[in-house]
Amino acid sequence: MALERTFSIIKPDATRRNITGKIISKLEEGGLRVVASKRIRMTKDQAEGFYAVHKDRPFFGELVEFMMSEPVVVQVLEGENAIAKNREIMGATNPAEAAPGTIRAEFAESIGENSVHGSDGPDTAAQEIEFFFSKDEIVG
Ligand code: DAT
Ligand code: MG
Repeated sequence: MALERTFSIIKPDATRRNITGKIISKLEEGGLRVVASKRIRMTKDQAEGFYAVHKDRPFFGELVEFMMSEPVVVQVLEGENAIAKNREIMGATNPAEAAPGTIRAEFAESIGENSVHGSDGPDTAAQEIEFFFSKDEIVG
């Protein structure tokens, strides 16, 4: 399979605990390469826009507030089968269900504050990368 790109966020619970390096190490050890990265404070518009697919879910307000609560690190990851590989390294949404050794099993605090985001398919990966990065910010 050709090289693929996916979009990743290191979430506020992780920047707050100063464990961005530990998370990036897991991604790199799993064969992914960071080809774009920036630390930002998400605006309300960005958080609501990014998670618009969840706007009717009961946790939406909490999710948006959480994503704005501390800085995040947005990243583009590249590698063979990067979308599925990133999801595998992240582990299940609920850390109680995440496989041992995954980022969420080791670091996530709860289902809501679960340390990382990763795109769930090729279409969302492309949309999410474009939402946060211009082409010249991605250096493969
Ligand atoms: P994922 O982040 O694994 O792709 P998702 O797309 O279903 O999971 O949900 C997006 C985020 O919304 C998730 O990372 C944390 C939050 N979330 C999901 N389900 C939740 C729940 N039942 N209670 C609180 N927050 C939840
Ligand atoms: Mg998702």
